[in-house]
Amino acid sequence: MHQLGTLEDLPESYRNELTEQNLVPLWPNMRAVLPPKVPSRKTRTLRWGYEVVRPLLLQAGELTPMEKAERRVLVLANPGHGLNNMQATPSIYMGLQLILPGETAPNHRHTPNAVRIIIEGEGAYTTVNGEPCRMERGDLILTPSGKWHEHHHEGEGPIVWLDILDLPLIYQLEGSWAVEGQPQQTTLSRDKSFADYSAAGVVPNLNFQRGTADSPMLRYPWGKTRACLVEMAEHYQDGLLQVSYVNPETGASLFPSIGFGALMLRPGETVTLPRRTTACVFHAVEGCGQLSVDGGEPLAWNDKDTLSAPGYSDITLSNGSADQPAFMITADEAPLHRYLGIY
Ligand code: 1HN
Repeated sequence: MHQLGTLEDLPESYRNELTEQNLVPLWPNMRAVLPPKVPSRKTRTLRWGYEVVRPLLLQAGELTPMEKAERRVLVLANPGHGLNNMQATPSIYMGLQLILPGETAPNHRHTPNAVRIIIEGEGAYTTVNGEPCRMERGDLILTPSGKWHEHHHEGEGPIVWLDILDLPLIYQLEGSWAVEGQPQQTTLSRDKSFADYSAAGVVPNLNFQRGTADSPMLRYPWGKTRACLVEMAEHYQDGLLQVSYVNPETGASLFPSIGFGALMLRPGETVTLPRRTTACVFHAVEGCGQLSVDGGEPLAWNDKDTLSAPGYSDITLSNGSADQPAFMITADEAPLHRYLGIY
């Protein structure tokens, strides 16, 4: 591509006149927004180590009472996007949230979609539109756009989870807002929606009609996902061991914006993920290993760590253990890329 004219090529008086009229010449900026063949990416390859974040989060528990936080979260901000923009990737927000025993995060609902992945602690639950969902290590809990949600912790010790939202996207669309609500009456029994859909391919009631709404299942227990991957490993001696979290009625991604998956690395295994357009984040549920992007310096990760990687890159993951499998949950922008026809 040949070099286009720059801003400096233009007389200063002309540039000033354009600025005054809220006008911008395209040609000096065109290559930046349409680079040759590969997009520019702000998403940096990064690891947020749990051993570093955890003490800082517990400190937030001492410094900031719940009433002053509403959601006591340290945001995992990718510096490539600017720390204050609270983006892990272009569309994905991530944060680690802490609730101490006896505390409640008050009821609200908002336009962004959210998922939590439980990292540490027992005895907490999130009530989503009247349904209390247990929060156990590795579980995925959905609070789709518009659904009421509040968090309770009745156990001992801190509970910590990873929040993943499409907040940057919804915010950019000038569509992000919330309303506060009265505490929810728990109208449904614990994990009802999980019970309804707990067997793959089996759905509640005889009048089942495939839905078009959000996933009706709100809690995806880690034990089920893990068992599936372990069982798959018995049937596949090689090849990527990976599953998608989907709406059990339709097979659609959990959200129109963010797709979720889980993968298993066999003991000692190194895999290069299929090259894709979308940026991706990784949360290590179990095990340890390394992540490297485009053959760059490998990042070592341990269980409970969270990582980010840009799209249009070769991502290599290796299991650091020779005798134990490792498991990661992933989130990416693939549903959005597919919808836009850029996947
Ligand atoms: C939110 O509602 C939660 O409900 C957590 O736990 C993090 C970040 C931005 C906007 C809303 C929650 C959030 C959030």
